[in-house]
Amino acid sequence: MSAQQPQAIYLEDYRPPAWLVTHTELNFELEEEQTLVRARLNIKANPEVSGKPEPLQLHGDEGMELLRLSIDNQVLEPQDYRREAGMLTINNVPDQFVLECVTRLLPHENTALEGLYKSDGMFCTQCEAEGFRRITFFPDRPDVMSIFRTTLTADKSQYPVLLSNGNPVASGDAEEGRHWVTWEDPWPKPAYLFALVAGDLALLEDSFTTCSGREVALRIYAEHKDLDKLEYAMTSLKNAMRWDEEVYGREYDLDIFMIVAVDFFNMGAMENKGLNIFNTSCVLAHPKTTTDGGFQRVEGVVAHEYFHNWSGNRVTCRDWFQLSLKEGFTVFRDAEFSADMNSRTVKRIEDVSLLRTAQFAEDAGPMAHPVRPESFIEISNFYTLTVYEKGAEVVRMLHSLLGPELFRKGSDLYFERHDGQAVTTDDFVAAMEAVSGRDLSQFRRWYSQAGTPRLNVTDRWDAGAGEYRLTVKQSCPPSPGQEHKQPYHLPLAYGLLDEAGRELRSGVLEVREEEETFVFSGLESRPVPSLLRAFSAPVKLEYDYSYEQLLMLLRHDTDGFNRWDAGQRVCVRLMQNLIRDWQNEQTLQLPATLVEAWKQLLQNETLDPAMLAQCLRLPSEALLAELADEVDVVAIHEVREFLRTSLAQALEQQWLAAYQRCDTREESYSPDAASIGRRSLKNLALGYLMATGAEPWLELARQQFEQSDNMTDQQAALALVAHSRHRESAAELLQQFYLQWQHESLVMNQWLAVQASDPTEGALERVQALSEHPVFDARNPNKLRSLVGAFCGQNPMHFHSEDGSGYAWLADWILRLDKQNPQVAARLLTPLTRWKRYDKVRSALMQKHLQRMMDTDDLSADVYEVVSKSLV
Ligand code: 0A1
Ligand code: ZN
Repeated sequence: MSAQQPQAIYLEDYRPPAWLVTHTELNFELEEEQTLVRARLNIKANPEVSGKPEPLQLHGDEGMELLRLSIDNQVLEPQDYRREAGMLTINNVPDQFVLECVTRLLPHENTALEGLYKSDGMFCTQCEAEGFRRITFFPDRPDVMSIFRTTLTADKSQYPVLLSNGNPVASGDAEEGRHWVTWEDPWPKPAYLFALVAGDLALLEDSFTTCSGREVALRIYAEHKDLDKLEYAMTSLKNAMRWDEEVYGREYDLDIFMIVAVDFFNMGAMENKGLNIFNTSCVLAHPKTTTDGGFQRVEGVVAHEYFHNWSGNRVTCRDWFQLSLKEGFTVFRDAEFSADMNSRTVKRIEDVSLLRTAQFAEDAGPMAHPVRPESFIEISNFYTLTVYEKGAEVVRMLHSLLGPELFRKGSDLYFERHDGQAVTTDDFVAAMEAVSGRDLSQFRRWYSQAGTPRLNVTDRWDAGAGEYRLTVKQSCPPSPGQEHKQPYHLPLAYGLLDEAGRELRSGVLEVREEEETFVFSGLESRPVPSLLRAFSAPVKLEYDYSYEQLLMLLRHDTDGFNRWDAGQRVCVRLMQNLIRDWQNEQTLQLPATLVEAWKQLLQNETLDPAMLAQCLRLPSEALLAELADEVDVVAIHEVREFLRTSLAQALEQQWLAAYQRCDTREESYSPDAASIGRRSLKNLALGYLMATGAEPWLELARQQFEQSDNMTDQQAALALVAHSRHRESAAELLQQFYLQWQHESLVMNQWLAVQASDPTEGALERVQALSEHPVFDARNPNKLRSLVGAFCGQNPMHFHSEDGSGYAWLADWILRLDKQNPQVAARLLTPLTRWKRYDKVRSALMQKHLQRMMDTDDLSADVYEVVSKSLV
């Protein structure tokens, strides 16, 4: 690291802006070699800030070339201002003035994909969180909100489509075959919501009539080759717009809503006002090229970005420490939308699985932070599962504590009070307090304390009195900078069942104390508790269930989520026992209880296939790793494989019956929940059939690969064969798939990911070779995630190879990418940061590579923050 180390900034240092920008006029001359940006800012002193006038300070990236600067038409000379550490400072400015400035940008050289850049020949922008300062000088902080008017000028034949936020107000032709369009956004917004796009784009158009009868034009743009993949996003958008009116009373507020698909994008998508920009992976969908998971992602992300129009844009964040104000709330909103559109229980299972594996791991690692962080070096590193997913759980708990009606009142009040403002998570909670008359001060600890709380539950049955007591103890492990935690206020949803599975009671307990006891009287026999129904709080629940109790819950619980969870608890416990056996070099035995329970599930034809598929999926290696005291990569993998193979053989007939029952060959593809459920059970069954190792099932998989008319079934078959011991068939199918889909970039991402996550021998050599393959492009974040991300995140046996080769490979990538795209580099680094969780040999190797990075000169702030915090 060089002498100048990046510095942290702190929430407690927040000060309101000294200067406001009421109006912003931007003029972009887009050319092949350069882009000139003329900015005209109407600036005035913030009337809310008293004291002596402060110098004007504008953010501006060091790489940006400043060509001209003037105040009220007076050109400033270099001695009139100072540029240092990403800031432009001008002393002695009047109370109100117009600042004009011209900057020169080189979008075609912008590989960081922040600010203005080119993706496959089109110009686009990404300004959240701090990309606008790469476009022009500006107070680039979310509490400075301005009205934007933007003119784009570009070559007419190459860039026929010119877009920005708001509504188009004027357009015309210019000299030398160029043309221009002016856009005006009437809603004041922070700079992070600014966007522009220029390109030769295909368009799918539709319209939506809002609840008050206004007509909104809906436009989804993509490259011409992808025009046939936009319909599903359009349907999802219209569903989301209707849902937000019906469930939250939120109406859209411009005449046009646009989405543009771009192939080069650091994240999933971006909610720029009226002009959302999407990673192609989150908007393009077609049965032939997109899996069911892909369709659901499109529906969820389209809704997420649309919902931001209120939760994020109309009401935005005061500062970036408040990121979860918009993200936690919006993820909660999109999850509820998806639950309403599909199966609520399956959606909940998927979300909780992600939380338990990845967010809990983050909470237990060196980058752990509260939902509202107290400090950061680089905000890009805080677009995390904690801010998004745990943040959504916090909002969900408010919803449970208040109930749906009061929650809706609270949300109405929040939007009404703060429309057009930049506010804090405290303001959000305060609105909920105001409508409910409740004191949520203890609840606010969910925003300020990091780490996953544990709930330890014990019970006592007093037969004589007919009284049942549940004692709940809570604790939370230390996290960086937070040694001791205060107790949380949380909703504990529960049910009490009798031995036969009949529900006796249900409700929500409010837990507040470190230890407290809840008494239920008037019961005839000792009940079995169903605890934390629907995962009512993001905690680790410990209760000493017997296998019989869990199997009873798996069969009878009225809460679908807890039925699934009971089954998972059985599996986790059995697998943990097997891991111990494996470590003690004992022969592994297939537990008869499990075979019996699964057989019953498989034979019960009344069960919903989607739920059945969830119940019959073994806990992932990642979950077992998260739960372990010390991660034994090999034991976890071997035990899971042993169990998969044994269950495959023991229940072969049942798997075949399930496969046949769900055979969807006769149906045409539809991404509705029921069809998705059938396909997921069918492909799970195919996986178990393949795991028997018997030849006929390889044939069945090959047939499915060749005959299916949709990517879900084709890709499932491909992955099964590609990861099997049938290496010749694996190579054949991969080649066939490549020849069939080589021109579909998103399908090639799947092709890369399938190979990167192949656990069979030689994985590292294969990914190394693939990194030289023509479909791979190291500048494209999707390709990096599919190859480097999938190998390091989904191929634990090889990434954690004891010779350290996987670690070395990742570290080399990080150092290379850090120069090119620091945001992506820092994200890919995550698996290495977990070094403390592994055995001595592995953790020493991981640490060595982290140290190697730390010793590198000129690391980006992004990578520096993650590496330095991991090494502590
Ligand atoms: N606000 C977006 C996420 C996002 C954040 C940063 C980005 O670029 C670095 C892009 C997108 C969302 O929640 O969808
Ligand atoms: Zn978001």
